[in-house]
Amino acid sequence: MNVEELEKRLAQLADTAVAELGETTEREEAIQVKNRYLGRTGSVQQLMPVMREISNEEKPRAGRAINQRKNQIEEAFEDKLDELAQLELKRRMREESVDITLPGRRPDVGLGHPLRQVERELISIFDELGFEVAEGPEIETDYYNFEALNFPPDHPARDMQDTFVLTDDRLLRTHTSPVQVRTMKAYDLPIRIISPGRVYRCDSDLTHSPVFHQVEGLLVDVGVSMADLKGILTAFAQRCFGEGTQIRFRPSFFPFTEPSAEVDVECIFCDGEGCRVCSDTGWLEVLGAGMVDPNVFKACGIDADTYTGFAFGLGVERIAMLKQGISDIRRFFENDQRFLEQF
Ligand code: 2NM
Repeated sequence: MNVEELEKRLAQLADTAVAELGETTEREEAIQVKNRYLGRTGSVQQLMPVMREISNEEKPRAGRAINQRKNQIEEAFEDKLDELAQLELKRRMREESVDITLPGRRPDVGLGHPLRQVERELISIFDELGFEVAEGPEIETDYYNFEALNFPPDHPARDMQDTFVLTDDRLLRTHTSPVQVRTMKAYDLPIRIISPGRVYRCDSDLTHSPVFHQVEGLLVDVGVSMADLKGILTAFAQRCFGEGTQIRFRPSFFPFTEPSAEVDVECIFCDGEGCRVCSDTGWLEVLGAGMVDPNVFKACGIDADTYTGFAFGLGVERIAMLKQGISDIRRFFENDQRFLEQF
């Protein structure tokens, strides 16, 4: 082979190499093509033995031709890599771009259970009226739950039918009144507390749950009267059910208070006109209340000749059902998110 023939052969090789590189669409593919031509066993290298056939005068020219064609293929290869890199960058720009004008995704924010929301509101109202929160155990003794509260031994509420009895001397509290007994025994007077908490009664239907929540209040001082009770409960009702809400007392009986009253608020559905919810009476029963019985004071070591006090109790579920228009108490305990998310 002479130098002209070598040049021609190299030109052909370079042209097909450049053409093949032009066809490639991936980096790995381009590298393979380059190696096929420029690699240690590639087409260009395979031409090297031809150098021996070329005269010494022509060797420099042959050498230049080889270098020039090698460079041509190398350049085409580099250009191809650049081109592929550009394409890859464009693809990533297209696929990974972020539209910073899109609105952000708001995370779901948890909120209190509807019962907790109402409980919090009740605590806040009584906080405004000067009452502090007192808490106590849910597992109680017969003494704190009944005896100290002036329930006689044969009172129907002490029946195992209504109370969850755990052992000989342990039961689940049926009201939060034992907290008030504990507070009266442990703290100096005057006392002005509410006791919110979970209570238990063996009872279950549309409006009764075996586990429910109470807020009870207690105020003990010198010269406390039924008028003070009415004042506090009126202030409470107006904050809880709306300004101008009227309340009324109906005589009743509780072992721990004397006198005792059921307290009604003007029906919030018909403003006292009479409707299905208030059974056409215009009133809703929401509280029990009364003046603390001297026997309770005696059990708590308080001098009933010097001190008087009032107490009241309400059911959180009942208030929540009225305020939120819920007719089945079980909704509160099913934990159905579709229900809970409405509050
Ligand atoms: C009620 C109704 C009336 C009450 C009484 C006491 C205590 F401890 F002072 F004797 N605590 N709670 C009471 C009074 C509770 O709930 C319907």
